Amino acid sequence: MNNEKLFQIASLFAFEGEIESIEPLGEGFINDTYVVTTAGSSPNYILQRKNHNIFPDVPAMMDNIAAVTAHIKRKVADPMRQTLTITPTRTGELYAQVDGNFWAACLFISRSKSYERADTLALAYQGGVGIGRFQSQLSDFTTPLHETIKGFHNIRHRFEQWDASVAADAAGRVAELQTEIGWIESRREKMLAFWSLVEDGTIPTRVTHNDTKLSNILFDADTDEVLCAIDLDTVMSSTSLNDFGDAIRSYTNTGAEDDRDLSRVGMDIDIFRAYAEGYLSERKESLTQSEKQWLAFSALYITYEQVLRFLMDYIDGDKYYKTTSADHNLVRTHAQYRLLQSMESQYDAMQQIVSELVAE
Ligand code: ADP
Ligand code: GN1
Ligand code: MG
Repeated sequence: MNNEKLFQIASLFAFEGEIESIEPLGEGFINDTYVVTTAGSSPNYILQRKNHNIFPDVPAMMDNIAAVTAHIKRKVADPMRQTLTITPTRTGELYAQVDGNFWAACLFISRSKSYERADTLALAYQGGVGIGRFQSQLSDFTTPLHETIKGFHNIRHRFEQWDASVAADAAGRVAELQTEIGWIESRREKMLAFWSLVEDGTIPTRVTHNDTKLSNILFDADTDEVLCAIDLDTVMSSTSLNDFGDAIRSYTNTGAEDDRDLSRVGMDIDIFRAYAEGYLSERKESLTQSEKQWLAFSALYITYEQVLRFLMDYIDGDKYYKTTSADHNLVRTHAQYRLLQSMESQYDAMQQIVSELVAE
């Protein structure tokens, strides 16, 4: 995107001050994110092109974000730093439509930072606090939210997509992927059995974040304490377990999500403990017995789902995730599968840790 165009788009938003620069930010796979720097003491902003191929109803998504952030603002001591603040367009809309693309903006939270890797136990603990607090802040949010991506963490729905992808074999890759497809099929029934507990109400549905990787939490740059959860595009009804599981998938990996060196990939059980401790310090009193019982399993569930999603995108010919090499989604599939195996081999220890923490 050229700079002149970006300045034109930015001029549609109710930004204070004169814009000095617009620079790309972050490593997200879905949206295009820019930081808008303004002159003098005016605030800086985040400007984001929302991916409407992935989020088919961007206006509905922005309605969700506006409702959820307004709710959180009423509860926190510092409403400008402890949740996102949407900056509307000059005509008062939550988004601008330019050349068929949707753009939205929010305040850049000053003196904040995010991390791509959880290198310390303290950071993992704080991340757990962040998501736990986010869920608590929304526990009395009763307005129905739009389902911005259908069946996002619903494995029954994912299997419908999966079966269709494998049958269509759009990129002609299925024949060479029999081993990887076997990884998915061998666990299909187990994952569906878990999801049926959500469907029959044994595991409750709540307002959740649904994309809880570490880079979607902002920390205070001075104290390293958690400020808020960001990247709220996927806020909708789901299970608290999905948020926990996705965070464990992201935080505990000793390698990269797309590591080609599988010997680096595995689950760090100490990071697991630290995140679980932070999360449960906020949520222990509110979770049901069934949620506590399935908390550790949720990490396997979401990591499995991620193996399926990366592999399915590879089978489809790389239509969903941004990729930087022809085999990127396959590399991600292998690395996430290694992480899943590591979790499976440490499952008893994970269960033990959760039992200890909920008993304290
Ligand atoms: P993506 O969908 O591309 O992951 P995010 O909304 O997560 O986009 O933003 C990418 C990065 O930009 C974040 O990890 C964080 O470092 C930074 N960021 C996003 N929003 C803000 C904000 N309001 N204030 C400060 N930094 C932000
Ligand atoms: C995407 O947008 P980002 O990069 O935070 C994806 C998540 C995946 C993640 C894998 C809307 O998250 O579900 O777990 O990549 N978001 C969407 O890194 O699909
Ligand atoms: Mg993000």
